[in-house]
Amino acid sequence: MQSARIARANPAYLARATLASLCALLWTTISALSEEAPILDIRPDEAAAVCGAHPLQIEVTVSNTSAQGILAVELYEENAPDFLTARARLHRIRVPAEADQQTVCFDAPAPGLYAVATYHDLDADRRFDRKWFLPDEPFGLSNNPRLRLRKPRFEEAAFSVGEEGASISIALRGVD
Ligand SMILES: [Ca+2]
Repeated sequence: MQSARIARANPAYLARATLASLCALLWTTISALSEEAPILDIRPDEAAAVCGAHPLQIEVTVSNTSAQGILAVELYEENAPDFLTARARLHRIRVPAEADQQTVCFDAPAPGLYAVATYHDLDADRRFDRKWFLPDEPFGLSNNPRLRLRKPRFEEAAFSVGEEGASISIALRGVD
C-alpha cells in the first residue's frame, strides 16, 4: 500500500520538478539575453541627425566612450539663460554608447555661437548622476575647458558655426 502511494506520487513529483527546471532555465536564458542587449530608454525625438544630410550641421565626435549605457549630447545656443539647463537647451541627442569614440550630428538652426555638453549615462537611467554635487558619470564640454569649482559658463564652451557648419571633438573626462 505504502509503495503504491509513492509510485502514484512520483510521476506528479517528477512533472513538477521538470517544470521547475524548465522555468529556471527559461529565467536564466532571459536574464542572459537582457544582460547582452539591455533595452535603452531612448525616445524618437532624441535621435541624432543623419550626418551629411543637411548643409548646416554640427558634427560632434566624443572620445573616451565605452559600449555601455547611453551617450547624451546636448546643444546650447548663445544668449540663452541658464546654460546647461533644459530652458537653454536646443536639442538633446541620446544614442547607445559605443566603444572608444563616436560621432553624432545636429542640424544647426543658423550660423552663430553654440556650445555642446555631453555625458556618458553609464547606468542608462536618463540622468547625469552626481555625488555630493560633483559629476559621478563621465562628461565633457566643447572646447574641453579646464574644470573649475563652479558651473561652467557658455563662453568657455562656445564655438562658432559658419555657413558650412562645424566639426568639434570632445574628450569625456572620467570620474575617479
Ligand atoms: Ca545616469
